[in-house]
Amino acid sequence: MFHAIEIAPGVLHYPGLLDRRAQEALRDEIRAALAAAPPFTPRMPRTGKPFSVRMSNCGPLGWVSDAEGGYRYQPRHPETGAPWPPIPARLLAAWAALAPGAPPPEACLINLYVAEARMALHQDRDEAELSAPVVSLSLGDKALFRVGGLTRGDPTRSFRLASGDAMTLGGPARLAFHGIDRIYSGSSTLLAESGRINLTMRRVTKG
Ligand code: MD3
Ligand code: FE
Repeated sequence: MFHAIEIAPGVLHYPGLLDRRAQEALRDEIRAALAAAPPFTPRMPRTGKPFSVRMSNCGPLGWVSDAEGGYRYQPRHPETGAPWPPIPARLLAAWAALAPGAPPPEACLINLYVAEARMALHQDRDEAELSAPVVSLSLGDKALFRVGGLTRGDPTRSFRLASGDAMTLGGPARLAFHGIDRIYSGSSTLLAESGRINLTMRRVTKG
């Protein structure tokens, strides 16, 4: 079916899962979702320090963060108050193919990286359902991704994620520390304004 590389137990990399035409179609669907749910700048709990990555969501739940409320999922956009737009069918198809048997995703986080954006090493632990994997798709410029173990100080491995690549993070890797160390600006022609889009689907509530 698809060619997967097991980077570490539970970390599967699917290089080139989406061909160029599928990437273009997905890009256009995400552009439409962003017109309905404009990107916002998340802020760190308590300190209010802004993320360098801008975000939006699609699906019944979206991930948000601000100084007062901290990390959480909610059904509405934090600035417009509108419900998030639906998850595009081609993303649901990727979930069905890569996470067979898992309950349907409830959140698709849209991460928008400019050339200087980074995502510090962190765990994804705001979901009640941790038995479902996380499914991630990348569009646009290549990124240097890093994944470690269950403790912040564990050794890490780094590899590049390119436009059209998918990853699944499940089982022993579901709570692994991970982050994005750099964006290779100008390495893709998919996005008119360059930069990178990462789409991350998650099951949030117990399925
Ligand atoms: C490994 N996003 O949104 S996606 C995030 O490229 C996030 O924007 C990165 O980390 C990005 O939380 C990485 C790949 C990913 C997603 C979830 C994981 C890797 C993961 C959960 C556990 C381990
Ligand atoms: Fe993460």
